Parts: sequence; structure tokens; C-alpha cells
Amino acid sequence: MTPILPHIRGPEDVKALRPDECAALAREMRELIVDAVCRNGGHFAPNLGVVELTIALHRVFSSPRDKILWDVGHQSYPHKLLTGRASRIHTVRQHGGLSGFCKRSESPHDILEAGHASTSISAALGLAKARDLRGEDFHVVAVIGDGAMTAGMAYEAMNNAGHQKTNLIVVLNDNSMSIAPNVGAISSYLNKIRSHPAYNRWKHEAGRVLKRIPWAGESLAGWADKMKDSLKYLLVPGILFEELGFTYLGPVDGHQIEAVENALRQAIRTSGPVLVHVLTQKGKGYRPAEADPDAWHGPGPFDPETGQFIKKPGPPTYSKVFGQTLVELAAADERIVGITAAMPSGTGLDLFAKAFPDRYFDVGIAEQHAVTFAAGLAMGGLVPVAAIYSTFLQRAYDQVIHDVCLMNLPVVFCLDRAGLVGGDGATHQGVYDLTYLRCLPGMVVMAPKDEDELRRMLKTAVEHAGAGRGPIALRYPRGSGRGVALTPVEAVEPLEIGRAEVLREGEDVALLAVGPMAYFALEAAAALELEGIEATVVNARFVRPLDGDLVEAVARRCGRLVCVEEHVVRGGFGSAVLEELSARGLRGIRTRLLGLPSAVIDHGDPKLFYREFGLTPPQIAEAARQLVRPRVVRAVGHRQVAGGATAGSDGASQS
Ligand SMILES: Cc1ncc(C[n+]2csc(CCOP(=O)(O)OP(=O)(O)O)c2C)c(N)n1
Repeated sequence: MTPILPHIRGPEDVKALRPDECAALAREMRELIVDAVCRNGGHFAPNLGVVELTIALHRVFSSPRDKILWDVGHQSYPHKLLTGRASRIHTVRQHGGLSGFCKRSESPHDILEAGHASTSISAALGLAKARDLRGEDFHVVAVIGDGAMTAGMAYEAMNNAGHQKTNLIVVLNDNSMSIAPNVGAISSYLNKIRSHPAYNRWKHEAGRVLKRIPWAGESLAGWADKMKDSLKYLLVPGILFEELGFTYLGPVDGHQIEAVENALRQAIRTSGPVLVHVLTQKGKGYRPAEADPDAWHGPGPFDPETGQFIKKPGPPTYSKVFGQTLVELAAADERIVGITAAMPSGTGLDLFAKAFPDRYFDVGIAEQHAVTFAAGLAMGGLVPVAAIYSTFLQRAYDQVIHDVCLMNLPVVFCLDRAGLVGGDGATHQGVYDLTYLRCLPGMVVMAPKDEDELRRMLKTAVEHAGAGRGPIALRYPRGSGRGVALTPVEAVEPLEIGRAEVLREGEDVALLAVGPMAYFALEAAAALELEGIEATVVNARFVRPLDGDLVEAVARRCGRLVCVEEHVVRGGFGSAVLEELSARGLRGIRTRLLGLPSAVIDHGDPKLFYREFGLTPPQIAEAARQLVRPRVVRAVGHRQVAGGATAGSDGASQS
């Protein structure tokens, strides 16, 4: 058979295929996904699991007229292959290449941009309602995983959809996995449906069969209809969804294209909100991924023949150091408990889970609940450590304020993936946390320069919380540490809250950095020294409370400050420094704030963005140089000093 995928220009070509061609297409799509992901890494098992489902969706619906909204969007590679992007799939997650999620600028077939889970039903309902109000006529389909179904937002949306009775199709892609095995009562409920689908067949067949009985058939069917309501409670698989106002269809084998197509067509014929329950296998078609879908959720590069991951040797990740350190600290303080919102291995909390299963809580994709649950644990006298990616904590912002800070509860927030995240791109950048945390009452905010300082900050945090002093957060980046030696935990000295560290002294300019940027600042200072410019380098450690005395001292001594952060400039660390200068009445200090713009930052190697946004050591050195030796440039009609701004003005080079 000649290959099919190269001839698929769009969904219309998929519709024209015979069933045997669809099966061949599915095989080719899997091969291409393996080939693309094995080189650069990316989401893998979720994509292999939805190949047939995607084919069926594009055969039944007419995208982009009909709107298909992928929840999270990490499983959208097959959708990309069928909507004209197969030839670019090898660029996925690379700078300038295809996004690893849906992206509206990439294709008219990408309706919803996401990356955070559980938004699809709400957005789909809004879209469906807009369609109705504008008198338009198309189908709206949200495709959501069972993991994403653990989030409250999905139920808020269904609750509202059931009330509005709008025509809307929700496809529940149930593979019984979140990234890790799915958890919670809803997941157990779905598992029950998986294993007892019998009633559903009864439900659809019984009425038909009864009606065929001569004379008594109609009344028997009527009686059965009434019985159905009471029997439903005992037997119907999707009763939860039915009670929310959805018509439940399924469960259907998600790898049988025709079966899925039939269910989708039935959904189209049904009015009001419909939930089609599709059972799939994560990693389908690639044995190592079928066997361990957790490890293959989003692997790095691998050998496609052997299924071996290609790991570069290097220092342990920040996540791993965090996990190990927490285990060591928890051994000495039994009040310490660990909380994750469906990210045990991503956060390193899997190590804690193994060591202290009774003190470990995976609450599902439910960051809001995780934070308020942590608040309750703190009220109960425990020391909760909530390990949540910087980007996902955004979802629980009100809970951080309302349920933790306003009661000054001692919760430790460990924000992994803070800063630029690489291939995941815009939805996952952890670049807002300093701004959103440092303004909150009582919150302490720290960022370690390396993995050993992470250990110190974690010890500081659990001691601070353990003494009931209130909420405290630390943020650290994705990926490997710097390979510095790790201090044994009993020798780790907790930090004095609000004290920065001076890494080197100089009189000409001060480079104030937060997090690992401190090392970039040191490199910049070394380069400046060669030119006779002496720089002070400060590792801020605390963004809140800021070490105001030190800021004042270096500002008075050097008169020139460069602030460096892997974070948006607006409201971030540099802004905190400017506030401090202003509060202390320090005028005439020349400042330059280096950081990230408040703009969408897409996927790509962070190193490329460091260069683009002026954060490499040579660029930091250049910013300092401009403050020390301002070049006078002529502008039309007035004199202007190149580089730098004075305290209190918007000195941001990028914002
Ligand atoms: C709010 C939020 N928290 C955590 C994550 C991290 N995350 C990405 S995919 C995923 C699992 C999703 O499971 P499911 O919806 O069942 O999709 P599957 O990968 O199984 O296809 C998680 C926890 C996220 N994307 N969004």
C-alpha cells in the first residue's frame, strides 16, 4: 500500500479514506510520532493513545467549521498530523517550530490554547453559547482526559452546561492515567464503568426489543422507561454525568475507529450536552510506553529501537535535590507532610511518597484544593509542603491569599519550574511568581542560586513554618543543578530571613541577582574586572523581605545598580529594589533592570531567550558598563544618555 499520511492535506482527505486505509493511516501516524519525539523529546504516550480517536473525530466532524477543543493540548500531535502539519512535526517544541500544544497562530484547526488542564469544557460551553446567540450552526467538541477530569473546573463547567442545556459534546478520553496513575474517587468511579459496561448495552437495546413484542410492547417499553430511572441508580455507568444533565454514551473502545465514529454520530443526534466516554490505552502501539506510561508521558530523546532513554550525565535536577532533602528533613520532623497536585515525579515528591506514604498526598490536578487542603493541615498543627510548579500555582492564587496568607498559616510552597521552561513554552513559563507572591501579606519569598542553597532554603522554610511564623515560598528552576557539593542535611545552616549574600565586593557598580542568575552576574563581574571595573555581586536570596539595608549600602557605595532576574521585570525582583530605593529616599542611583518582558514567551531553549532578552553574562556586563561609562549620544533636539535609568523610573530594559 502506498503511504497515506503524505497525501493527507486536511480533514477532508481523512474523511475520504476506506476503513482499511484508516488503520494504515493510524500506523503511519504512530511511526511518525515515534520518529519525531525520539529526537528531541516531547509528549509521547498521550499522543499514541489518541491516534484512532483523532482520526474518528476528523472523519465525523468538519474542522475548523466544527470546533474541536483539546484539553491541555499535549495530546494534539495526531491532530496536527491530520491538519496539514505532518511535514513540520519534527520541529515540535523547538524554537520557531510547532508548539507542543495547540496554538491558534499555527492553524485554524487549533481552537483552544491550553497547557494547563481542565479548561476545555468551560471554553467549549462558551463557544457553544456564542454560536447559539449568534444563530450559527456547528458542533463544539471538548476532548478531555480522565486526569483533567479530576479538577474542579471541569465540574464547574459541566454543572453549568447541564443547566444551560446547550448542544455540546464532551469526549472523555479515559486511559486511567494522569501523568502518574490517576487518583481519587472519580477515577475509581471511571474504573468501575470500565469494568461493568453491561448496563449501557441494556439501556440502548432494551427499549428496542420490548417495543417489538406484539400488543404489550409499547406499554412494556413505557414501563421500562420509568424503571430505567430507578434502575439507572443501580446500574447506569455514567449516572454521575447524567445527573449533571449530560447524556452519557459509552464506554466505547477508543482504538476502534468505527465504534468511536458511531458514538460520535449518536452524540450529534442527541440534543443538549452529551458525554462520550472513550477508553484508550496510553502509549498504545509502542511497547515500552504501554508498559510504563508514566515514564513515557513526556520523555526526553530516546532510542526508538530499544526504548532506552538517552540521558546526558550531569548533576541531579533541582526537583530531585528538593525531593531528597525533604525526605531527610521529614525524617527528623514528623509534622512534615508533602502535597502534590498530580505531579509526583515532576516535583520529586515521589521520593517522599516512597519514604512516607502516610504523610504524602497526591490530590489530583487540583491545585486550588491542594493549597486550601495544605491550609487545613497547617491549622491542624502539621508542616505542609506543597510542591507545585510555578505556573500551576497561578491557578490557586486566591487560595494562597484567602486561605493561607490572610490567616498567616505556616504553609511551605515549593515552586518548581520557576523561570523559563524550554519546550513547553508559553503556558508553562514560570515567570510571574515573584510578582504574584511578594505582594501578599506575611509571605516570605526565596530563590536559591544553586541546589545546595535549595537545601538551605528548604530547611529554612520548614523551620520557619514549623515555628508557626507563616507562609514561605521558594522558587527554583527546571532541570539540572550546577553540580555543587551538597551539604549533609544536619550540617545545613538555616538562613536568616531577609538577609542577602554578598558574593564579591567592588566600588563601581553592583550587580544584584536572584536565583541562579547570581552565577551569570559573577561571570559578568569577572569580565568587567578585566576592564578595570570593580563590581559588587549580591545573591539576593530573599525577594521578600528584601535585604533593604544591603540594597541601601551598595546603592550608596556604588551609585549604580543592575538587577538581574529570570522573571518578568514588571513587579519582580528589580521592581522590589526600586521600591526599596524609593522608600529609603535614595535619589540619583543609576539603575538597570534586566529580566523578561511581560509578553508571550514561546517554546525554545532558555539559552536563546537569555540572549534575546539581554540576560547572558556578556550582556549583563554590557549593561553595567553602560552605567559606569555612559556614552553620550545625540538624539534629535535633545541630549540623551544611552543605557540605564534612574531609580523610580521604568529602568526596565525589557518589560
Ligand atoms: C493545572 C495543571 N496542573 C498540572 C498539569 C500537568 N499535567 C499535564 S498533563 C497531566 C495529566 C493529564 O492527564 P489526562 O487529562 O488524563 O491526559 P492524558 O495525558 O492521560 O492523556 C498533568 C497532571 C497541567 N497541565 N495543568
